[in-house]
Amino acid sequence: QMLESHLLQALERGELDLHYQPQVSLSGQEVVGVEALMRWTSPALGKVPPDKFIPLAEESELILRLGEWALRTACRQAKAWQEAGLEGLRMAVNVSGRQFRQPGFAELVSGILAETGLAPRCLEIELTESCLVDNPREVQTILHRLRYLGIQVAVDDFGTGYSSLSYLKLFPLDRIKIDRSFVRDIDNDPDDAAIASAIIAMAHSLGMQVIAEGVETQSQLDFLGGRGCEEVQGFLYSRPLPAAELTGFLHDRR
Ligand code: G
Ligand code: G
Ligand code: G
Ligand code: MN
Ligand code: NA
Repeated sequence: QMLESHLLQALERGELDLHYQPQVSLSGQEVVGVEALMRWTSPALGKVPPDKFIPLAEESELILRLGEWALRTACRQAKAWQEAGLEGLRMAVNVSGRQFRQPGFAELVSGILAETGLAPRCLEIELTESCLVDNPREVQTILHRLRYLGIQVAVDDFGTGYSSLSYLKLFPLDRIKIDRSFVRDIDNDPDDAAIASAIIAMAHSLGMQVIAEGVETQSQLDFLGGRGCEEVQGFLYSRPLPAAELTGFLHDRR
């Protein structure tokens, strides 16, 4: 397929880039982490959004190469920020199910950490709910390896998957990300407000922290803060930015 062959070349020709979106703690209003988000600017096709090219890459082994590139690039960037004095910043990287379940995934990650010199506790892997439920036994084994290495794991887009909640107590997970579809109408839709509150309460009672995605307004922030949500991410603070721009943003705020 055309897009797919372009994508393979894109990786080799350096057309892929990562943008970074700040994650802000509600207690201290400080940037405690960033999420790395892939961007592709093709000379032939222009800007191709990740919702177009990631699902395509996931249909083949190509996602393994893109995913490894993203992990390595993000870890390298996190280490560079630390060396520039921005200590303790957590780097969150999206990982596809296929990538997570590839043989030797935990070893791949620990190799990248060793190579870049990034401390394991500064890396967080974001997995979607659907990725967790596919093969719970296998997933549990991999998650325990990551936990043993000291890497954090977050459940992305929480609330949108079709999953049993029982796996939440089975798996070693650090953080739940409330999907932005629940945050959007939190002020007007009592159902969304109830769902967000319930997710926060459940996560806390299971010993996990909560980050809300897609926070755009002060009143959304106030609602989430009032329910004990630890962190937020969204346009209220910043859209995802190129590394150089985020460096400026971090230096301004810290
Ligand atoms: O940044 P944006 O909202 O356009 O991202 C769209 C989707 O693409 C998000 O759901 C995000 O999870 C996914 N995505 C972005 N970067 C990566 C990546 O490096 N790996 C994977 N697997 N998914 C990504
Ligand atoms: O991996 P995930 O599905 O969480 O990807 C995050 C996506 O959400 C990115 O594509 C990013 O551009 C988008 N995003 C981040 N903050 C906001 C926000 O405040 N509002 C909206 N509508 N989208 C956001
Ligand atoms: O650029 P954008 O409209 O996505 O910015 C969203 C919010 O993030 C703005 O309201 C602004 O307060 C903040 N922001 C964006 N860039 C910077 C920056 O370089 N420094 C600081 N201090 N804040 C920024
Ligand atoms: Mn994500
Ligand atoms: Na998400």
